[in-house]
This record gives sequence, structure tokens and C-alpha cells, in this order.
Amino acid sequence: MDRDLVNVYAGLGANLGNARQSIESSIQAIGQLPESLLVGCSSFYKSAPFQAKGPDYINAVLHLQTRLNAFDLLHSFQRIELLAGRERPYLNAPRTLDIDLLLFGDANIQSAWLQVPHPRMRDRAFVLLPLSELAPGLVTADELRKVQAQVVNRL
Ligand code: PH2
Ligand code: MG
Ligand code: MG
Repeated sequence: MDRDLVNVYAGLGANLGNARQSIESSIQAIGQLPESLLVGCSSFYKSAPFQAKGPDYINAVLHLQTRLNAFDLLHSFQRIELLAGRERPYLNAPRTLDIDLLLFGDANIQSAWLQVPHPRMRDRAFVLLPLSELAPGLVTADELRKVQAQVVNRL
């Protein structure tokens, strides 16, 4: 029997090269993944690097429904990152494209390769603002209040 469709939210980020173009291309690529349906994407947001260095980031969050399992989806995201020229010289280095699995249905996954829900997503305005735009029920007013000192501009 087919697996059920799972609601997935993914965070997109880029701050090297043509960041806006990289995010747009990644949305196209994610929309073409097998056994998956792109449901929607937030606006694009611009912010200074949070707890990191380098140029300003462009960020967005997208909603996908998929029958892929979380690890196959992660591998698909990593392949799209590599095609965009992603390198990992050091932790939180500037990047051409970052695709983070934020939520995979109500799954709780704690492995060396993948932690879901994303362990730092609730601390980050550049995730919570686009996520609350796309799925208001997934972010509380209190969570938004806690990150309101972080400046994030909707484009
Ligand atoms: N990603 C990070 C670290 N800091 N800051 C912003 N504004 N946007 C990001 O996507 C981002 C960050 C590590 O993944
Ligand atoms: Mg990230
Ligand atoms: Mg990442």
C-alpha cells in the first residue's frame, strides 16, 4: 500500500552568488521531486546573517506534500544544494544554497544526520516569519515575540 502524503516544511536560504535566483531555482527543483507536490511558498525575506558572518541572506519557507521518507527527502535536498554549488568550508559558512528540513509531519527524528523538528528553527526570525506567513497555525504569537529583535525584511 502507498505511504500517506506527509506535510513537510522546508527552509531555504542563500547569501552567496545570486541568492534570489538560487532560491527560485531550488523551488522549481523541489517542485519536480518524485512522489511530491509543492503546495506553496512564502514571500522572500532578507536579513543579516544570524549568529554567522557574510553577506545578507535571502530566506523563504516552502510547503511540500510527499510520500518520500525523511531521509530520501534530505538526500534530494542535498543533491539540489550541490547542484547550486554548495560548499561546506566551516560551520555556518556563507552558502549558495541551504535547504533545511524544518518539519516532517509530526515526526520526531533524532539521528546523527537529521534532526526534525529542526532544533534551532524556533530561535530564528528568518524561519518563523516566513513559516507563520505560510502556516499561521504552526507559530505562536509568543514565539514571534521572542524573536522580534531580529530584523527580517519581507521583500
Ligand atoms: N542560516 C544559518 C545561520 N544564520 N542567518 C540568516 N539570516 N539566514 C540563514 O539562512 C542563516 C543565518 C545557518 O544555516
Ligand atoms: Mg540552515
Ligand atoms: Mg542546512
